[in-house]
Amino acid sequence: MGFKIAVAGATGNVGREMLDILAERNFPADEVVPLASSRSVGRDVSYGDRTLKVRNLETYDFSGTDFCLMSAGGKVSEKWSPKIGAQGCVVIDNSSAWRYHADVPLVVPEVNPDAVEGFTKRNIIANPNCSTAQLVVALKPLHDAAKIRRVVVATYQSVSGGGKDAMDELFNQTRAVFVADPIENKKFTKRIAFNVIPHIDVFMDDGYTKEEWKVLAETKKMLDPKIKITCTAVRVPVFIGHAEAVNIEFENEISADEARDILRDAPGCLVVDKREDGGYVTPYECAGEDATFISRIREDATVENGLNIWIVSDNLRKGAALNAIQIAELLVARGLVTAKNQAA
Ligand code: 2RA
Repeated sequence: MGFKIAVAGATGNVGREMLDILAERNFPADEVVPLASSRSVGRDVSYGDRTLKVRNLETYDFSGTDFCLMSAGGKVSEKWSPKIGAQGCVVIDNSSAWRYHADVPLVVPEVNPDAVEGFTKRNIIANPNCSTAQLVVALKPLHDAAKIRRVVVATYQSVSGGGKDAMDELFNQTRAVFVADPIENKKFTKRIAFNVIPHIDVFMDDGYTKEEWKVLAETKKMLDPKIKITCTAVRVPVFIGHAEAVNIEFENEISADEARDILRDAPGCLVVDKREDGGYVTPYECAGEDATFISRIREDATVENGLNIWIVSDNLRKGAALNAIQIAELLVARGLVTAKNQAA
């Protein structure tokens, strides 16, 4: 007997990706239940070659459900995740609502798989922010090899990270430029078509944005609190795929060749680094892929043990839906969650 798994926020960008990936990876589910707010109830969503009807998150009884993959936003998660967890259903939450709680594990399976063991306190496990997930997949093997001292990240984040409205805004503004219609800003504070915006999420008192703060806090929580890290997060007019230019300073010596070999063997990483025209990966090529792609690996001669790398990944997959499903797979593989209908 397999698992019963709910997907909350099933009509959103990430929720739909979760349903696709559950089917693609043959997650051992007997039943998959798409959930959303009352206004989406009755809508159809795809799960493999089947069509499922969306049900109401607010009236659903979670007591017979093993997992809830939650991608319904922070406010919904704050309210519902504890209630769902209390019904014995393990929540894997894609919002930022629980990531920074000391008693909620924040997990990327390639980086800190053992952290899942702590989930029983609340029955909630947090999925990191998309820009952090791909970053730590690449940093972890390098940290193990030469101990990272400091990281400077500039992100180039696609509009799908901002949801469907953000994707529509890029599409509509791009079209408007070509047909000479007025440009309308709804989701972004400045025009996104043919532009870049150094602002994602809200501003904080120190002048950083919340997106930048998330990269710092989450990298420290999952990888090493001693790592010094700073970030500039930028929205770019790309539909899917986040890129990051990353400068890393190490305690110990590490050459570009050594880093390339280490990353080639590292879980979740795929090195494409040919040092020739086109010998690197761009966001457009990573859409629909599971890997974290690493290119442009080179030494930074301005510091003692420094490297520069370029990281690209599909933000809806490794940055969100795929990572959540990998966490569920890890819980199953370790026997930490067993199917309720099997135990009965
Ligand atoms: C973004 N990081 O790209 C967010 C999504 N989680 O806006």
